Amino acid sequence: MKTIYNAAHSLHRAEHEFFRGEKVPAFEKPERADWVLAAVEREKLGEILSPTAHGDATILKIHSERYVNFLRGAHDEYLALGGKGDAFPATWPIRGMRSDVEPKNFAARMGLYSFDAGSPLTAGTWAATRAGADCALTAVDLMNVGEPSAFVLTRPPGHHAGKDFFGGYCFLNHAAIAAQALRDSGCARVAILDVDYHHGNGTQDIFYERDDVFFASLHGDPLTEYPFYLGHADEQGAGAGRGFNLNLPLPTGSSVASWFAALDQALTSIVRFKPDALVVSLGVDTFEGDPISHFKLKTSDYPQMGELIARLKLPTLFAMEGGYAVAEIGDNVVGVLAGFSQA
Ligand code: Q9C
Ligand code: ZN
Repeated sequence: MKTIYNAAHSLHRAEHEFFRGEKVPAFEKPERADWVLAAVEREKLGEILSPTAHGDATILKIHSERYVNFLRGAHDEYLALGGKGDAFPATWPIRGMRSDVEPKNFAARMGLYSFDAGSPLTAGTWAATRAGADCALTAVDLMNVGEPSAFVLTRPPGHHAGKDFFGGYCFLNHAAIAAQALRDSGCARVAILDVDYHHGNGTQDIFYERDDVFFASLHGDPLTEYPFYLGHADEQGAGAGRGFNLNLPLPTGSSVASWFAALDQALTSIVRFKPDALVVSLGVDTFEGDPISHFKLKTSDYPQMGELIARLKLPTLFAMEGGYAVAEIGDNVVGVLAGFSQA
């Protein structure tokens, strides 16, 4: 399997995040991608390529223009106002307030376009995530000329980013952009399987009313786990998209066996949808040693995940999402990819 590696990822380097009133080192840090790249090389997964530059057209089918324009200029705007270091939102348009009118005030726009205060917007955020989108689009180009699969190795991650908001360390939704590019290159139906510990609320938001992209996610139950306000089992899609969204929330501390039972259920639903291609939002924060998550997968479980996904026999694009146990992240990610490739 070829890896499309986003060398610009390291431009996104958050100084800290907040946890219980304390500034703590950011969990989503450049070392994550470095360790995955090292494992890809060590395990000889395949060629490692740089992305080619693509225009904004596909990105603008996934994210609103005003959101993209904001994100592109946000940190410069912040600095011009005298802001120091990373930018954080501090006020949000809660229920009953207006989100259709874009305020002129910068802090007001930070809140309009975000849903948490845990996702620092840094000087290099736009460059890093925009290059991640190029990686996703390059991976689809490769699949269009016959590659059966590809791995998009990028950060910051993407699956919490919705049509017009960032959060959960995510800014552009690279998996959604890949799914759209696959649709535009002739796949009538595309499935997205999200195996990150956290519900992919952004991806769900983007495709919720569409019947051409099926979204299946297994994740920590939002009653106790981030992102809290989406990811319940009764969210099945709306309008034309009704029946094309599948959430499989699992209680905190769920066993490996129950995780794989949920995976089986997701894969069965994907087979029923008869997709032409699959995008996997590959987070490995399901790992037992993950510092912010509560599932129990061991490093030795990840190859089986890849093998089971390979049984679908679909063109498959893997996009890197979460996973914060840095020392094990490479083995866990490459475990999935090697399990897939060797199946
Ligand atoms: N003190 C992804 O895995 N909250 N995002 C963490 C830790 C945010 C995770 C709080 C978790 C976001 C892509
Ligand atoms: Zn996650």
